[in-house]
Amino acid sequence: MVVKVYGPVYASPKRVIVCLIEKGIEFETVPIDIIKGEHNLPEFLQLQPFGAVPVIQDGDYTLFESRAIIRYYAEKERERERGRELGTIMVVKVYGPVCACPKRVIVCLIEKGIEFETVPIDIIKGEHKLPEYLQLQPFGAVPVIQDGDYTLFESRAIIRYYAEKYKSQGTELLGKTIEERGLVEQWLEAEAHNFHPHIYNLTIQILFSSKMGFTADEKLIQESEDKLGKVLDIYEDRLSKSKYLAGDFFSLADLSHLPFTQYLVGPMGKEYMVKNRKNVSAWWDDISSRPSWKKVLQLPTLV
Ligand SMILES: N[C@@H](CCC(=O)N[C@@H](CS)C(=O)NCC(=O)O)C(=O)O
Repeated sequence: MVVKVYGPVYASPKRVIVCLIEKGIEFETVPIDIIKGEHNLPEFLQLQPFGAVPVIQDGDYTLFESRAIIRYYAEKERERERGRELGTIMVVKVYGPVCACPKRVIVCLIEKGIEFETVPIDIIKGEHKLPEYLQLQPFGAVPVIQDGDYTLFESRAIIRYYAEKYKSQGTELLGKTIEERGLVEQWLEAEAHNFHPHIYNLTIQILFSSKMGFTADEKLIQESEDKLGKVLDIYEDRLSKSKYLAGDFFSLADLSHLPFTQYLVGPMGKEYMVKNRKNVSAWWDDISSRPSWKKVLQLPTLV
């Protein structure tokens, strides 16, 4: 969760900001123009009834008074440290972070505000086939997560697990009703079974064939592009009716498309497949500009 700090240009909010920086807590700022009287507008008074900055919003928690806020964060961080020492707060370990499938997990953890650390696995050197790793993921693929003594593989199983486990924390990614959940599941399945096989072929043939020591199969590339195009035509129609795949809310169904579509529009040089479809293009611009995905883009990547 990114903490919102209102009124960053003034001195008292800066007391809060310096504290957040000291504690390594992520924040974003929301401008409030005191000269124009924005601090006395009804919306702002709902957050801070005395009409003064700062206020912070941390998920659905709101707090005002700069000294109260700095005490809160100093104490909260101390508790987290204590929890870590006692083993009551676990940091999720994500194996293989440079690859696309683990990035599906990482972007979900960021959306949910779940702490994680990464464990490098060099798939080019074949570390995912070593006996120690196969004990965690017997099929020899990344990602795997370890959360205390709980181990889970399959990226889409992992994102479902965390979206359910932390349902009320961070972004709601499964929909609010059973019907919405049904649609999230439908489009997650479409991603896995209709979209992924073709984009995966393109990824392997275009981006990894030389690294893996074989010649790219041009016929397979053309066929996969044609088939992916047909899937994107279906998405184009769907996205003419709703802003996101499962409805008018961002969900796991959209999130699951991020890592491989990033390959498509970036290193694969096939951005036109997205740009030529108005609704798909608007959807991609929207989901790929989420702060969570921007953070993932700063992580090292295989290509
Ligand atoms: N269905 C699995 C697929 C995992 C997968 O294909 N991972 C790729 C990296 S994105 C991998 O480990 N490739 C190496 C290999 O399969 O040998 C998941 O979603 O977790």
